[in-house]
Amino acid sequence: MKQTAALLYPRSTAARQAVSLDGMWKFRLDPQGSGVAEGWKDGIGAKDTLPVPASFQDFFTDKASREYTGDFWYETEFFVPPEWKGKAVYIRFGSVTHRGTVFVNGAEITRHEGGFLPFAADITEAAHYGGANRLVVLVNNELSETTQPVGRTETKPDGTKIARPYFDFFNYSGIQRPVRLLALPKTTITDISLIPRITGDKAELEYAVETVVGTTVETAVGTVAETEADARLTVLDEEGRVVAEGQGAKGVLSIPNPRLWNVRDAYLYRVWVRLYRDGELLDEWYEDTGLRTVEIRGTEILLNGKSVYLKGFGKHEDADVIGRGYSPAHIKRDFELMKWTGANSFRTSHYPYAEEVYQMADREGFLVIDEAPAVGLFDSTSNFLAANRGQKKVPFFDKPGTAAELLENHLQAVRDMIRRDKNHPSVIAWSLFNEPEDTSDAAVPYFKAVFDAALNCDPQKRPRTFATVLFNRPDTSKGCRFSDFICLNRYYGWYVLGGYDMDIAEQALRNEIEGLKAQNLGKPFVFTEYGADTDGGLHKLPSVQWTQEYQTEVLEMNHRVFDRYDFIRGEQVWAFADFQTGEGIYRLDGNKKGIFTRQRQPKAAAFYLKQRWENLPENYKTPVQV
Ligand code: CKU
Repeated sequence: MKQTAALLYPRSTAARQAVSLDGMWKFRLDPQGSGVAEGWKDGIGAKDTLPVPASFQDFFTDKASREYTGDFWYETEFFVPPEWKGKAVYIRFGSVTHRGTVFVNGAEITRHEGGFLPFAADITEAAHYGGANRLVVLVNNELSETTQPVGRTETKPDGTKIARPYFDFFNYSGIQRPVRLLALPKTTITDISLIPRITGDKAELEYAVETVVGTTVETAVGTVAETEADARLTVLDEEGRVVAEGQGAKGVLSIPNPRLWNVRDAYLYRVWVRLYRDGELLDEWYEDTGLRTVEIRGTEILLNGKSVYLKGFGKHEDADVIGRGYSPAHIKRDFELMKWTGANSFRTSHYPYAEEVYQMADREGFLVIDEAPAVGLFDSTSNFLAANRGQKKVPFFDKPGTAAELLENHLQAVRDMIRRDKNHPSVIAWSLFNEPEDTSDAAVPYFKAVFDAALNCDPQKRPRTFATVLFNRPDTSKGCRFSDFICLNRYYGWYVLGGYDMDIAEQALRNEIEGLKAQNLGKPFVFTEYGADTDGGLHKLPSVQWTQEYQTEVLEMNHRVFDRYDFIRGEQVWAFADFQTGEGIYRLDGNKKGIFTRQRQPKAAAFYLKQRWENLPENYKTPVQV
């Protein structure tokens, strides 16, 4: 597919131009849904402007705008240089949440479903070269049971739509990640896959480059496609020295004296891919990658053949004012804080994050569990609370009419996520769901399809997993059999047996883990969520729930239990920072389980975690005691 050339991370090189379109764009809500009929594609008729990228919700001072659900429109103007004529010209969106339709100069160019992955609009034909162009984007943020994340959209008696998420984070939306105008060559690199292999002190990088030939030539027999271009690869080390070179679309490069990419000790190689025909450079692009392997063996997670214990967080892309919008400042601050705690990993709960997050994880040596936006595959918004209390379980995957379409969207998200993130050394696993209701038989073919797709798409064949909801155990879950390692979201001491019942909670957690041990699944387990809501200003001695003292006690209790079992190979606290949710009696202006406040300042538990994690070696629990 030609379009995928524009999905590669946008950078300017000798053969490609990437120009940012970020800035203040015109913006207009469309509560009557009249924009299409009124031809807003030719101009949205708005004076109001707001920043792109950002979520739109938290700029406004009225509730109707913040809670707005439905269609809304953006507009901007851009200039295409005359010398781009003859190139392939695209607009690349880092994400448009949850779906968007792109119009350029009044013509519809493309539509895209799914709010957390990039897509590109090919405007080669529609663009005015050497002149101004109007870009209009129709965005929609409604939730349904066929799209991801899952929820529903209700209509109030006065006709206003409201989003009812089946998930615990605010339904932020809009053009949330950077937008770039791209000029690419017509014969172009469309993809590259890298597979590092390490044996002893030798390292190899297997590669496959995909290209399209975009030009035609006149010959005696008519118009034919140009001959294939020739791919050449050059690998540079961090000092910029050439360490390997290759030729041809596929091959294996051997890297002399390799420096491996290790946990919290990263080393990156730059892989340049160049396309030539008759000595002429047609396209060039690079990917920074690392030499490392990931593997599950028995109950261990191995990085470069060595056992690693995950310490870290479940996170969100979430901040004051900008919502879920791309914020390089927050990305930087979050990494500095994670490093300060001694963490080595995080999960991109509950959707793929901005590309720059993975780049920083690559640079900093963090291990990432990369999660698909498949959250809320439950029947109602408070269902996870009900399920937590062991009350009801509503089958989800056998819903007539929705399951097939949901699966299609899910598979697309998984494929796009893996295509985008497959070469990052930091990505050590794919999380393909968060807390699905997977106790009915209908879950089996659905899970199989999703897990198979992940395996097929990933050249590195990374481990696959998903986060299981409390009370859903390997013996009741139909999905766990597919996981290479098992992720547990557990709230002993919070949703289950909190406060003065903490001692009973501890026993209950031990009982659950003893049960897992008895099943002897021979797989590693990672706690991907545990924690307690905590007000950043509240202290009390002795503790009560919601105080900072209590949060630390919950973590200590969990860790006492985790430390007893070697097959527990990781702990990722919920959550890194407080984050916005919908309003309701379960949430105090958002979820307060952050170890840091939403402003990224530490709660008391942060100092406790720092103390623990800085003293846990990366290979904690190795060798495994049997
Ligand atoms: C978290 C049963 C746990 C579900 N888990 C999902 C996550 O998105 C929520 O924020 C629970 C919580 O704090 O309740």
